Amino acid sequence: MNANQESLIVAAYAKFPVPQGAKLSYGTSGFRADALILESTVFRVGILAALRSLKTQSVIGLMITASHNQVSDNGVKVADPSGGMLTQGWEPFADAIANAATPEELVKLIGEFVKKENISFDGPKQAEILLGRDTRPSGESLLEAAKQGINSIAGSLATDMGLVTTPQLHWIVRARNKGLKATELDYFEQLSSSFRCLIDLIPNGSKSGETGDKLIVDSANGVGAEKLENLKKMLDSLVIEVRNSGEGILNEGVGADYVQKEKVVPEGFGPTDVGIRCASLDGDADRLVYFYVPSDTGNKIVLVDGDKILTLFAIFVKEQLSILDSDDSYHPRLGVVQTAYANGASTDYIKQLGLQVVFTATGVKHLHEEAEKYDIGIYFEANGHGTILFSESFLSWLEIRNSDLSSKSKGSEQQKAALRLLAVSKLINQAVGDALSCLLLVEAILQHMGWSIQKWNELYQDLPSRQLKVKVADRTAVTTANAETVAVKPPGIQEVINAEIAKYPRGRSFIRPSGTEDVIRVYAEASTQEAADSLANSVAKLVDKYLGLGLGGSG
Ligand code: 16G
Ligand code: MG
Repeated sequence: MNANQESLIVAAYAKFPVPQGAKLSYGTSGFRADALILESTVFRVGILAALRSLKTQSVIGLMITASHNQVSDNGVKVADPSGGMLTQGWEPFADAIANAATPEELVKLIGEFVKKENISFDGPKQAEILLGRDTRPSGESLLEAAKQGINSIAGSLATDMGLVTTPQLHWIVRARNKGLKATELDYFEQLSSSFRCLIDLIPNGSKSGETGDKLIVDSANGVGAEKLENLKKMLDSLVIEVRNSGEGILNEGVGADYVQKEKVVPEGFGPTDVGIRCASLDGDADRLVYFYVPSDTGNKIVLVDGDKILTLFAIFVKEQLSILDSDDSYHPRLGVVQTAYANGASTDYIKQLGLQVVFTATGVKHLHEEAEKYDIGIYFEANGHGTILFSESFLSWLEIRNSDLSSKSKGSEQQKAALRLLAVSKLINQAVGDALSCLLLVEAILQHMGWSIQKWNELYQDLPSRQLKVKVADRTAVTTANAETVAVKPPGIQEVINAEIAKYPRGRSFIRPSGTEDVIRVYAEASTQEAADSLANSVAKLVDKYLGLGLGGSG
């Protein structure tokens, strides 16, 4: 790093000192905090994004959002050249520069990192970063901080993509780096045309009328509302009514996170919606859950969560693969990835379909990495974040198979299955979980099957479950193994949890430190709601007892 570059960073630093007492870390989904203390962090993430772009000689994304958090929070995360999450190897550097308390320290950290990573400032390409933000009022000033961070790396180009959903930005970054069409309009066109293709391929005589006429979407008062309105204009075989499109407060009593955790109707929904197919997006539209109101008394809903969306996708993909009846030369590997939060009944059901299920730790980056190992990898968190990944080799095989079939048996069931899978690979976001593209795929599959939301929900019945959180002095006192299903520390706690679990038929429980809050999370599942509640309570007490005694702090 030359002196000129150093002085650019030092000059920009002056406007962005770290607020007193703030200690930030790049968690499962980037930095997240009260927006008032975030400018200095976003400025530094701008620098990081520019360095990442120089290192990879590719376009990088920087998204300003705090997803489903309250409106006064904000956050920032980086999209890698593939459109996926920032490589985990760079997270410690993100933490270090975010907390650098003087310009000298910042310059020193950057200088060392640039050396270690062998980043050249005079490579053939200058840094290029695409910036996106959700609808939070703090977004604009944070965008400015990001731009100043990017501009403090000489020659960098920052392009403001305006208000976008998180998955849109990831999609655009991926498309840019692959040399594909990459505007927001291209995104809408690709989604709507592949949706239309799936609808056109619905077999004659399918009872698609039974799906129900209309879908009502709760947009969390977030950025998804406007985007869904735009998408709607390009679809003619779908009636969508968008609610919570900004008239209320972002994520307050609305949105996928609220609906999934509380299992009650969001604002704006009620007795007049009984039986109708409804869906909720989160604040930045990367999560999707479905629900319906079962009766006009009370505010309870029947939740159709990420696990059920995954199951629907798995059934459809498996069906197409078996119609296609792969020849001897190629056996596509289809796999499903879940976390320990997946309802046990969903895992049983998917295994019973004959599919392989693997578990990873919580957080999209872990699931995504595992799903990439398959020809078709379907991953979902129960909270509604997920997608389907197709390997390049499988897609090439599918293209060849399709043209082969089209010359030998055009319009055959086999060719239609090939076309459906190709359409799914274009509809579903290959970079990251995307509520809008998942929503269109759910709608296409329901019409294909001729299923109502009630019928879809009946595929299996969720085991009763309960989630609790326990406030502790130090959440790092708990460490886990085996995809968070076993607590390794504090020593002895897993044995006593096991003894509790053994008391309940179909009992299952685990604890893990949250990646986004200072708490230990407890999950319990059992054959009745009372049993699940009681198991969760007993395990929460154990956490309190162990960590309260300080057994975990030093060990
Ligand atoms: C973040 C993660 C989500 C995870 C959640 C767990 C991403 C993009 N998002 O929202 O996948 O389920 O954190 O939160 O990775 P927790 O660690 O507080 O339980
Ligand atoms: Mg989100």
